[in-house]
Amino acid sequence: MKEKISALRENFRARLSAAQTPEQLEEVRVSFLGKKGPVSDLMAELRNVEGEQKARLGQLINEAKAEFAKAITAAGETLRQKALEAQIAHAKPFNPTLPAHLNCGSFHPITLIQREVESIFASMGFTVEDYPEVVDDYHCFEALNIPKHHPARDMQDTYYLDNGQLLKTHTSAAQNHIMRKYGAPLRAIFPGRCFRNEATDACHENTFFQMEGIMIDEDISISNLIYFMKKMLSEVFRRDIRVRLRPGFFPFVEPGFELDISCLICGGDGCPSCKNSGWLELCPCGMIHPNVLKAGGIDTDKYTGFAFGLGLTRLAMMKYGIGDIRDFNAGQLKSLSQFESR
Ligand code: FA5
Repeated sequence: MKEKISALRENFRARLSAAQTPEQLEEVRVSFLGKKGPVSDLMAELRNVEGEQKARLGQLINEAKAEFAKAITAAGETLRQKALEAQIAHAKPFNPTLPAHLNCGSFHPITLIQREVESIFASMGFTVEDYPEVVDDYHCFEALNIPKHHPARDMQDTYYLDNGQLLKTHTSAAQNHIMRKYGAPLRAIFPGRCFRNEATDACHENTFFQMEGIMIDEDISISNLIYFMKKMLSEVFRRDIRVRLRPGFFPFVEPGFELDISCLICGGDGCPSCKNSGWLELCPCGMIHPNVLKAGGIDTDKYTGFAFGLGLTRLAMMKYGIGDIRDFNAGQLKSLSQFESR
């Protein structure tokens, strides 16, 4: 039996050195250490041996078994190392000077239009302000000359929170805060997301963006308001577009106007985007009501001002030819990827 063990070791070493791939190595492992392999056979034979010789031969078999296992592990490690070296040798050399081809995302069209309008107004001396989305009743309504139970509250179906606060229904909610923060004279714009409990259609969403603007100074008049509105629209569209100004009622302006844009989706013929009227309400505006100026701590004997509430999401519809406002929140990566990525 001792000779058999020696012969087995010789045989194992020869087979191991011939194994050049992980598959061949696995074959060697199974054929020598597997349940039906020679080591198991020797163990079975050992049952017929008696006494001290049994212990000696058992030890030899165990030594052979341990040698086989250790040698197979070491050979596996050597094969893995060789494979890695071959991979490195055949890999393309790394060139840090090559331009990176990163698969970038793109900016949302609302972000793009917001940045564009911000830079137009910033170039005309307006400061850009931020304001929270959760506001209180005073800022959203009362400071804007809309007392409790005023019918104008029904113009905007409001989401109230359990703590009495509400989701901003319009960016006008920041007017009072900004007047108090800066005083007069003042030029500021404040973009923001607005929320209204409205039925949605091609030009109405329950979550949409507005950009508010106010300018307060001595001798501010409607002609200043019209100048800034025209300037903003000509910069955004860079071509002639038809607009119309008509009277509009908002308790926080007097006089108040509705500024409509001829629908650029249908060219003014009428379509779902403009509710078949050919016109889209875009930017109501007006001269700030004295009560609102007073609530903001502004001296109404000295100062007047205008305010506007631009429908930023609708402006993006017109600028990018997006016929349905609901597409902005649809998360369609394919259509969003058409927009600029940097
Ligand atoms: C207001 O929100 C006033 N705060 C605007 C204002 C500011 C008037 C300052 C005077 C002075 P209105 O509810 O009309 O007004 O909304 C203003 C604009 O926001 C609309 O013309 C429209 O462009 C946009 N808008 C309003 N509701 C929605 C909606 N549900 N979905 C998409 N855009 C909307």
